[in-house]
Amino acid sequence: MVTTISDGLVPWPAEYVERYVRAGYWAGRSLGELLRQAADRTPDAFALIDPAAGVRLRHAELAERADAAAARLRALGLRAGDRILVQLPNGWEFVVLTMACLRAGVVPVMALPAHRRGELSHLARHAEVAAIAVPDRLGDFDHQKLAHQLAGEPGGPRHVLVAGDQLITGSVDLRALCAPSEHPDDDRVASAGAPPASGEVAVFLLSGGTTGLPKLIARTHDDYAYNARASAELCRLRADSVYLVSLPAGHNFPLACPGILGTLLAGGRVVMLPSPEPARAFATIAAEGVTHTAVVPAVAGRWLEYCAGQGVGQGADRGAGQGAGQGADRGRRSEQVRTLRVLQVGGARIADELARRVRPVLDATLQQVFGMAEGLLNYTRLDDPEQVICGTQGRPLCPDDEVRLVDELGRDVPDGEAGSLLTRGPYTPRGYYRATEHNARAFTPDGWYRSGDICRRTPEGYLIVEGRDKDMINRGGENVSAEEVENLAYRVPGVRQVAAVGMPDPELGERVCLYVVPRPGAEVTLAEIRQEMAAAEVARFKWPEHLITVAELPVTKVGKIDKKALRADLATRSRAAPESTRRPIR
Ligand code: OOB
Repeated sequence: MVTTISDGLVPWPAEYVERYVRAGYWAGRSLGELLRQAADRTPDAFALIDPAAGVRLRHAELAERADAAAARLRALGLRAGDRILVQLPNGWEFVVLTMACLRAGVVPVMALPAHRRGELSHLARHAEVAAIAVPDRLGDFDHQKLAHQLAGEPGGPRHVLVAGDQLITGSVDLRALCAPSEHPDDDRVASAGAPPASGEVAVFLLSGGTTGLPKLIARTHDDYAYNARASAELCRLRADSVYLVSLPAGHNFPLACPGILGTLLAGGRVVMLPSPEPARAFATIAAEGVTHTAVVPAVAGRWLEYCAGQGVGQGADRGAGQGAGQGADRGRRSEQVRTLRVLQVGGARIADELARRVRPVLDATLQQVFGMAEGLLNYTRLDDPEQVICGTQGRPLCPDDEVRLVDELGRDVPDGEAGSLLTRGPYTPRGYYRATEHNARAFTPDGWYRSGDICRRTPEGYLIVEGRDKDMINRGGENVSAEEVENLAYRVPGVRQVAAVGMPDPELGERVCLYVVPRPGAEVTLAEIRQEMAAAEVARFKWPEHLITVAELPVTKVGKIDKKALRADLATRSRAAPESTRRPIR
């Protein structure tokens, strides 16, 4: 039996719908229509640049290609409400396909390039996808082959769309699907004639998830359009703004905070780059006049080092940044980023010290972004005083975002005290997709999302992220579910008990560390654990990078593994032997 999307959704209660509509947050238009309208306002301005592919599209051309691609998706048999698993690198095809979906009412499920069969197979089944879109290869990984394997599974995708020049039999050429229209007027009329309703699902985002595999977050056209539009206004994006995408484009941050969608809605220009590697990112910022971009703290750190003439770039800049050349490099590199006005940093907490270096080194305004795929976005404002910009993670985007900080018993804590963050609002859905059991834990009965973040609130209403009470490891902005890692580690025969915790790391914030109690007489190595992760085909960022063997694990009074005690143990170990504890695996 084929189920429809709405079977698994948790709607906002009617009184909230009314409130959000009345306040104007929900505009009652699909994202596809809003994007088309924006394109009509500045048709001749450049909208999308993919330097690696040599593609430069104006707003009118991009909108036309999106409508053509929507028509071609329909010709393949895809209908409004069908889902498509999107696992594309940062390139022009990602943008055209996403816009086509938003026009046709086909719902993209935003996977990350790092995902492997474990995650993709789960997502394909859970969302019952009709199609999958992948590159032919990325690095040494054959995405096309895996996509066809998934298509061969029962209930797997019917169509495999591939971006690349090594297409095999049975693949649909995604570049041809995204090519200019043969009948622009007809395609436009076809899209305009049947826009998805604004309360329908526009995209599925992935939650980092505290339990097992990623959860799906259904973002509606109304809520996600507000998310992108209000973020764009807050960041002062305009028609002359140029936004650089170097984080994985399917992540909420570069997609809509304000990201690709916010930039296009503002009539601005999006530049796609496959990675944030400093030498290339700086060269692109210079070549395209980039004004805004979003990075995670680890990348911000690398950019700051590079700009100050310390980092040794890869590629063209290899070998630079040393000795007498350093001063010249510094001057040249800061000249490269002259146009950059706003550096958004989020995904993980940036150290205050690093935050303070952004303005002097890059001559750009730092904007801290504390957000989540589940909705709530907190931003520092561009004109906030420097101590707010550098010392807080911002305040909510919307006046109707509701935020509570509560103690263990669910009582509100006073300003200045740490509490667990609960939230509701016009762009924070009331439940995960098809996850009744999990929703009962992740949401309160009256619809507050338990983010699992421990925060303090300043008297001015800004949040400071102090830690987490969710069992998650934040590896440079990638959220890793401890439970998922533990479940896989239990497959190793010599393992009696395991616990995954975040090991503090100067570069990434945290890395995955596994405590192991071996079975009597057995020995468990990191290599075996990683072999198991490889066998399960899960994303590499989840693989433990450090293993500590212990005779037993500490437990709390109720008999649960005491992760606080383990984190304290890790801290003691790294003080005692910083090198061996911290050494990352490359
Ligand atoms: C963003 O979204 P997700 O869904 O990948 O991760 C959300 C979680 C938050 O609950 C929090 O634990 C952590 O990531 N986080 C931060 C943070 N931003 C996110 N922790 C401390 N400081 C920050 N600035 O990561 C995301 C989504 C939209 C915009 C920006 C980030």
